[in-house]
Amino acid sequence: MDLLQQIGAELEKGKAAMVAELTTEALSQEISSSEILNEGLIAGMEIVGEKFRSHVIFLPHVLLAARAMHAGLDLLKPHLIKDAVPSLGKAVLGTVKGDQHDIGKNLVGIMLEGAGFEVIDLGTNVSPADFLQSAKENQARVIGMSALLTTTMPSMKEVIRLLHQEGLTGSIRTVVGGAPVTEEFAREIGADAYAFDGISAVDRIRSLFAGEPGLQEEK
Ligand code: B1M
Repeated sequence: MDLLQQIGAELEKGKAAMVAELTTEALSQEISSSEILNEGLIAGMEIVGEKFRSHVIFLPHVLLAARAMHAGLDLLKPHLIKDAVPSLGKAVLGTVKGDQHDIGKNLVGIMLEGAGFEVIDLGTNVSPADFLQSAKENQARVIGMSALLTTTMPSMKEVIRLLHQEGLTGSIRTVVGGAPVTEEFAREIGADAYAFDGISAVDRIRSLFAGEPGLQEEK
């Protein structure tokens, strides 16, 4: 088993200290942070999800795996964020109401920060009114919403409805994502963009603002 597979296997077992140790070792071997993330941590978490779905493991086990994931992510964060990127403005980010899943949302936040956004992370279980209030108060250019449960996805539509109601859809753009969210769903609810992961969130936001001051393509 190679080092990245070991990281995934320890994450599956919920061993946070081992995940941290192996992640540090992988970084010291100059394995790229995105490889460690995708082939180690995320690969391990996918297996956890499959085992949970088929009732091989139960919720406490998933929680331990999530803690182990965070232990690895904390170490990867400085490597995923590039230094000295000019500010591209503010992005309000959160997991929608009723939903506690935050690992994917945190990853998207890291990528947005790395691209130069000032990220205002509202955490999880964020109500539509709170998304709107924070975006207005902070003069954010983007609201990013994450949902991991099919039952919480409709909350995204409500945020967009509120933005319409207040005439803000032109000035505050919306990007949605999360495992059950699709491009088609994003279109249906009138979101400005759907993103598959953190990197595509950055790309999609960049193209939304292409040509506007402060958000030109990098380099
Ligand atoms: Co929950 N859970 N969970 N869970 N959990 C899922 C989502 C589930 C698919 C598991 C399963 O059945 N196989 C299932 C949902 C089924 C459905 O809705 N159809 C499920 C369920 C049912 C539940 C509970 C209801 C279980 C229960 O209580 N009986 C409960 C709900 C609690 C609540 O939220 N109200 C629950 C609880 C939990 C834990 C708390 C134990 C824990 C979360 C811990 C935490 O986040 N701090 C947990 C976990 C860990 C999972 C799985 C196993 C892993 C999720 C994860 O972190 N993946 C998950 C199964 C799975 O998804 N395979 C599952 C890794 C992460 C990097 O990926 O979050 O998809 P992801 O993020 C990706 C992309 O989706 C995207 O970018 C990320 C990077 O690649 N992305 C965005 C995410 N947000 C984005 C936003 C964007 C753009 C892209 O723009 C703004």
